[in-house]
Amino acid sequence: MPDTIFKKIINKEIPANIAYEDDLCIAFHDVQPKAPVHVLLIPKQEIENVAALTENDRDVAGHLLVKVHEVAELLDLENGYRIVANCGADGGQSVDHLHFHILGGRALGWPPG
Ligand code: D5M
Repeated sequence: MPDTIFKKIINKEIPANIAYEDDLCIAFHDVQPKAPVHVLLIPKQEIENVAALTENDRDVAGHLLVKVHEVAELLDLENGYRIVANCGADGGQSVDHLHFHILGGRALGWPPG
């Protein structure tokens, strides 16, 4: 299977505006922002989406969740933010590599579309 666009970002084959990176994950600004601040936090490990997570992924999944707030702090989202993980076709997932959208910088509406 060809590499996803996110795998190419992880491998630095294509550029991205990186907000945070460590051994297990990377966060970069979304090219189609849906809010004043819109960053994608992804594992470096290839995992398709939330539905593909298994017990073996506990460490990386936990790491990602813990890093959400650290990234939000780096982005000055002190008034709050939303995390979204689109999963599968009905969830609106367009890139088949697990990612958390971190959205903020304005008051967000609810429910989403
Ligand atoms: O979200 C996939 C998101 O990925 C969508 O908001 C656009 C974003 N995207 C696609 N290509 C890039 C690159 N090259 N850099 C940054 N952001 C990108 P989904 O939940 O799968 O619909």
